Amino acid sequence: PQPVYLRDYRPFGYHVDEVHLTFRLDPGATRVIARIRFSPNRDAPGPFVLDGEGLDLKWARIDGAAIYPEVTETSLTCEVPDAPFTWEAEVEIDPAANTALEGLYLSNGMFCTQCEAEGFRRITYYPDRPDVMAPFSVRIESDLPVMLSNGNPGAAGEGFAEWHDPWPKPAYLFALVAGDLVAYPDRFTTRSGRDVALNIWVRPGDEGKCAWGMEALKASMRWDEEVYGREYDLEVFNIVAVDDFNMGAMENKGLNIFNSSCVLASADTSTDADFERIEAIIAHEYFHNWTGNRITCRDWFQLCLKEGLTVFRDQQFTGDMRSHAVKRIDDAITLRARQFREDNGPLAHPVRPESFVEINNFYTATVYEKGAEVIGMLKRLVGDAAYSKALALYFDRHDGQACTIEDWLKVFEDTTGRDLSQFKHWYSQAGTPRLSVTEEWRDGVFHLHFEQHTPPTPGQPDKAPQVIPIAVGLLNPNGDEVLPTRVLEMTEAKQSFAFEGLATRPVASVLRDFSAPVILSQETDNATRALLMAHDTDPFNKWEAGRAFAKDLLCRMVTDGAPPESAYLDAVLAMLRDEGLDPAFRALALGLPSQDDLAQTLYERGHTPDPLAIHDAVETLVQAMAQHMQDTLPRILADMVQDGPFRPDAASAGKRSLGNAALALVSRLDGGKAAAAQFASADNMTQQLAALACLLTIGKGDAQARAFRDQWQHDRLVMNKWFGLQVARAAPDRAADIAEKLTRDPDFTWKNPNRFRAVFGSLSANAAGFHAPGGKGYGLLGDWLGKLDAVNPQTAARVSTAFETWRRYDADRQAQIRAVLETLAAKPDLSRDTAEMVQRMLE
Ligand code: BAL
Ligand code: ZN
Repeated sequence: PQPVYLRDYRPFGYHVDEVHLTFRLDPGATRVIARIRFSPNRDAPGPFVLDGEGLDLKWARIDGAAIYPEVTETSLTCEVPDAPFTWEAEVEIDPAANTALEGLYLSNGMFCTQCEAEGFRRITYYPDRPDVMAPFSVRIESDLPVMLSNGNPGAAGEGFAEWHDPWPKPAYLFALVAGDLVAYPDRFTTRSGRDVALNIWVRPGDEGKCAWGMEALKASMRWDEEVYGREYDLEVFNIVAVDDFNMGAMENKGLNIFNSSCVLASADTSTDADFERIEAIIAHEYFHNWTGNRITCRDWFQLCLKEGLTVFRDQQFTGDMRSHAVKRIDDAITLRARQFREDNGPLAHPVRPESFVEINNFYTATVYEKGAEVIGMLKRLVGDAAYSKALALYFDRHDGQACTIEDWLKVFEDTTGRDLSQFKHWYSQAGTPRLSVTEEWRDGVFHLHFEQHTPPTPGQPDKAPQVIPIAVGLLNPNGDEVLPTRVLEMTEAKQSFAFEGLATRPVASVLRDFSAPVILSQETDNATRALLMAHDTDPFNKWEAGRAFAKDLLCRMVTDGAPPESAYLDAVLAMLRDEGLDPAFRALALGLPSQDDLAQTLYERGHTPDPLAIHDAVETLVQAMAQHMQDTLPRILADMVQDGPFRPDAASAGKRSLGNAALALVSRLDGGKAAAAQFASADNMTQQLAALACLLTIGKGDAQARAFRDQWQHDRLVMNKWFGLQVARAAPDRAADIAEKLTRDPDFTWKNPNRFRAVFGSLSANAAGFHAPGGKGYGLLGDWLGKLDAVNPQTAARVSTAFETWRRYDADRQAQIRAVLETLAAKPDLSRDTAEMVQRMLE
């Protein structure tokens, strides 16, 4: 298939004035009858070509007269009047055979849809592009008890239900759900006094897992009114939980559809991380109502317009609900793990890509998370007040439109008078900028000399300097802050900043709050790092000083056989003991850089990373931490115990997080005694799963893993954890064998994306296990990707990113991975999705 290019964008030659759809639901033979009012687009005349895939056209009419269009595998064309006209067509589709989970499909007997990005064309012939917006009316006919679509409910009766969505929307926001569902209801009164009915629809038996999601929804609705002035705009807001879903969730207008793992929560089945993630995803999908739905994207190249902004908004929300410092650190960890990894490999692409073969392959960390970072930088550069003004203008100017990044930047230019043409490189240049800083103390003036450089990425050998907001603070040598945070605006390849009026040479805290998504290198020493760990007023950099220290130390342990340094161990221990610090922060301070991150760092320092050597170094350091902290750990464990029923709030979760970080270290010393006790007594999933993880990590826990399975066999979401954890925590030489054994388990329902990801996402995340000598992990994953691709290309393509780092490794590993990728590429029926990914990785 040929790539689609941003530069080729043309508007559609027709407007859609209204859409009426009738669905006669039948698992194997659903009929979809469309009646659509079109009118010529006089500003941009063009051919009448509708998208359609896998549709069996029964008849079509224009203004009531039968027509016989020309139909291909992907489109339909016919002659149409040069005036407004009514298009009617009936197609038959087969939801039961739809294993790709795009368009209309069945999940456990429930009809549901996923139309973003291009799924609507599998439902009926339509201009399936985001810049065609129209009001939809939908009639669903079936004998199922619950039938839902977008917008407000209309007439309903025996065997039918009607819905009308007054807000013009692109087809990717269309949704339909029908099945045997029960509602967890609530209500919300908007700030202007409108009453909204809220429902979370679930399979019977899951009603007890909806309360948390509902609270998150109401909090999101209130927050968007208070912080962004955005009010909800329909009479109802429905959320549906679906077991088989490619994504996390989908923001269909008024009818959000969620992967059940991203909405169902209860203390005994969900971890604290699940609770936080569910709260954030509910918020994210709700926030899309304005950033995505009311204002949508002109074309799919602009995906970051809605996704970057909505991620940024959900990050702000989580910060407000919980802790800004902890959230910023969590976001940086995720960005480095997923987006920097992507930026450093063959799949690197700009936040706004310029071409694609399959748009589903561009729902990436770069579009989402780097897209959010770019907005964070913009806000930092213009200031909070100007950001609010620009957003108000954006909503005012573009409501009801399908927009571009140019429209987005223009509201900032118009609000602030700034020229953002250089800033726009953040949208067009792929790759993570490397920022280096050196310090100079001369004649009582302190200088910071910066240099920036962005390495080449596929198709982009040379990069222009970017605008980098660098938040800096200065401390004096005894740790007092002498210059509070100031944002330096770097625009050149090399640029220096001077600080006057200082009595002594200061210690610089650079890139506070992770003020730009760059890789910072800074010459420093252990004493300075320890000072920042102890005294930096910026929580991100206080944590980052320890993280950078650990990274350098681990690299030296790998390359030079250096021992764990007591300066590091002392500094981390001091943080652990500091009761003035938030427990969640102290738990993060005990964390180490990921083994994948260490591999990339070593690679950039000129070494061929050996995943086993990295694994051994991490094990050695963790063991040394456990021994160094052995007097303190029991007290931490005791202090973090909480009485009373489980509460999922941030403070309670933070205590569990620190307690479990301590438990992981204690397990290194007591052979798993404390972890086994916690497993036996746990009354919530956070404690139970953490204990099991500790045991599996030290090569124990077989009995507990069996008990866990017996206890949770009936719960599909908990069983995903059971599958995943055994692979994630396996020793390097056992990971692929364990994964393989699990694929033979009768409960390995591999067509369910969550279950497939549980095993294979965990295998690739276990860096030393995946890359263990012999290449068994590679072959196993390659075989399963080939198998999954035939039924679900989107998920197969996504999981194939496990291989994106392959060029960093030694010749043997490269040859093994190349062989796997080439075998996949040679498969005759390989999907467009996976073919594009494999080809980009091989190029
Ligand atoms: N729009 C796809 C799912 C999400 O980003 O919310
Ligand atoms: Zn989104």
